[in-house]
Amino acid sequence: QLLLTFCIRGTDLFGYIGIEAVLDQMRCKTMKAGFEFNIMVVGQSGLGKSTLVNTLFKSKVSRKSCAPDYEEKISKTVKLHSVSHLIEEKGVKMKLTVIDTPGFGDQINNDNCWEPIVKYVNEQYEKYLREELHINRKRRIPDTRVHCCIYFIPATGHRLRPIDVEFMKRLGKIVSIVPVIAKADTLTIEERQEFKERIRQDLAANGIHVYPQREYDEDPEERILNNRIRENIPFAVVGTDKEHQVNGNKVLGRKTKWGIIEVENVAHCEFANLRDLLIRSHLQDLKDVTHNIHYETYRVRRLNESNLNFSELGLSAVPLENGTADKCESDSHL
Ligand SMILES: Nc1nc2c(ncn2[C@@H]2O[C@H](COP(=O)(O)OP(=O)(O)OP(=O)(O)O)[C@@H](O)[C@H]2O)c(=O)[nH]1
Ligand SMILES: [Mg+2]
Repeated sequence: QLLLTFCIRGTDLFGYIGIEAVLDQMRCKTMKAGFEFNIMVVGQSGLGKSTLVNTLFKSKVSRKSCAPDYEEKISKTVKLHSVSHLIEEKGVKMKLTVIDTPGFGDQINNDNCWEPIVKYVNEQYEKYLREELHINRKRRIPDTRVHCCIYFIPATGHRLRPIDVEFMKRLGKIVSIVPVIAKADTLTIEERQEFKERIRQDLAANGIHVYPQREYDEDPEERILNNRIRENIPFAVVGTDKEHQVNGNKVLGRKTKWGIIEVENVAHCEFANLRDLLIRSHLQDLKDVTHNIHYETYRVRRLNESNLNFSELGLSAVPLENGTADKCESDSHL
């Protein structure tokens, strides 16, 4: 019996390799390295983009950590700028950066209003590519690439406007877009549902690819989870930078004559669903899609089009021609 016990124990021991320990190692490395996650807000002027950036930073995602300096009064955004925020939770560090952009629609001529956004997104890919091609490349390349672009649709209650279709068509080819209905507090429950449905139809009819894309679902389990998100997109959001007392608790909300709209209350609006998708459930997937799909597409195209001399890479750190990036933006994303 002793011998038998020994044999069984022995088999167990030899059969066990301990691969699962790699999970701990990965966890440890990730915790040390931390995350960089970049979100961009885009849409027509006055739809509440800057307000939503503040909402995100003031909401549960960051309440425990130090808050960045907020503008006292949110005014019209005049230039593209980013706000970063270090968040730490249970030892995991994340640098969350939100890129706020000036809205379009103010000019008489709004032709090509997507160009500054497309340019910015591509410039970040270009920066990353140049770092990668560097002979002495950094162990960790700073990642300024846009991992997710929140596109604001005005709550007209009708359909997608031609300008939104044109904008999203171009953007969807280079970055993950999550469309939202802005200022959703202006819609009734039925209007909201019907508008959402019409937007989904318009997105499909115009071949606009929004995140999460069906073709990138990795397994049936992920498909079920993502189907639920796809059925709910675009999220109807409400933003605010003010807190109010509700039943003795401080909540982020918009106070109106008829009551307080609680921004983080899923019974009131879908801001929390948006935040959970970005920060909680799909953060790593958004980073993977950015790197493996969008950046990869950019990289292949750039390396194909530029007459890169690889043997020179050791000598010249950045052998890409000046001005090529600008050319490729206008050519390939239209
Ligand atoms: N009703 C309603 N008003 C909102 C909401 N979010 C923002 N607002 C208001 O809309 C106005 C414009 O908000 P901003 O955040 O400056 O809009 P923006 O999209 O950044 O505008 P630009 O910087 O010009 O592109 C402000 O008066 C906000 O208080 C919302 O969810 N519902
Ligand atoms: Mg703004």
